[in-house]
Amino acid sequence: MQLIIGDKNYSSWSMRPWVMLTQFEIPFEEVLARFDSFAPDSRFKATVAALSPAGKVPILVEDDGFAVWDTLAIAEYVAEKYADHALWPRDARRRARARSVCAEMHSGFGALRNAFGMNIEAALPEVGARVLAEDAAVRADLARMISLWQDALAGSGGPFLFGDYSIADAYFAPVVMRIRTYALPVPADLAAYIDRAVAAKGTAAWIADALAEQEFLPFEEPYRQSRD
Ligand SMILES: N[C@@H](CCC(=O)N[C@@H](CS)C(=O)NCC(=O)O)C(=O)O
Repeated sequence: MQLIIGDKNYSSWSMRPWVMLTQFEIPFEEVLARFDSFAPDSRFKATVAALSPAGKVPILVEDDGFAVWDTLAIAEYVAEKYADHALWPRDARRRARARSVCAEMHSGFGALRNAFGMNIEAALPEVGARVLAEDAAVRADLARMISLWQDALAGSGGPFLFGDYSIADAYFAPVVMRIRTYALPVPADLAAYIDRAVAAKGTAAWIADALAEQEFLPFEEPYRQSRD
C-alpha cells in the first residue's frame, strides 16, 4: 500500500492519513509528490493525475493499482480494511460524534485554513495576533475549534478527543500545527491536549520529517520571503 503525499511542511491534507497510519503502525510506503506549483502543467499535477482524477494529495494506492483519494475516504477505507485497529472509537455514539467533527473539519473552518496555512517549520506569532485582531471569521473559526475540542474531551475524559487516539485526532493534527506556528491563544486544558497530540507517535514523526525538509515554496508562503 502506498500513500502519495505532498511536502510535509506544508501539506495539511497529506498529514492526516500519514499520521493515522503511522500512529496505528499500519505498514505503508510513502511516496512524496513534491509541490512545485498547482498549475496544470506542474510536475506535481503530472505525478498525481496519473493516480487520481481529482489531481490532489493524499492518495492511497493499493498494490494492484486501486486508488482511493480524498482524506475522509482514505480514513474510512483504512478503518474498514484494518477493522482490528480501533481507528474510529468502538462506541457507536462516540464514533458518530468523531465522524461529525471530522466531516465538520473536512468542509469547514475555511477562514482559519485560508489565513493560517500549515507551515510547521515557521514561527509567525505576530501574524497570528494580527489576523485574529483583524478578522472576525478567523476568530469565529478558532472559537468553534476550541469548543469542539473541549466538548469532545469533556465527553470522553481524554486523553485524546474521543478517549484513545482515533482518526479524529489525526484529522485535527494540522490544526494543532497551525496553533503552534501562529501562537494562537487556547485555554490551558487545550494546551495540554495539544502537547499530547504533538507527542503522539505519528505526529511527532511527521514533524521531525517536516523540519528536515529544506524547501521554501513561495506560493505557500504569504508571510515570509525566505526561511528565517
Ligand atoms: N478534499 C481533499 C483536499 C486535498 C487537497 O486540497 N490537497 C492539496 C494539498 S494539501 C492539494 O493537493 N492541492 C492541489 C490543488 O489544489 O491543485 C482531501 O481531503 O484530500
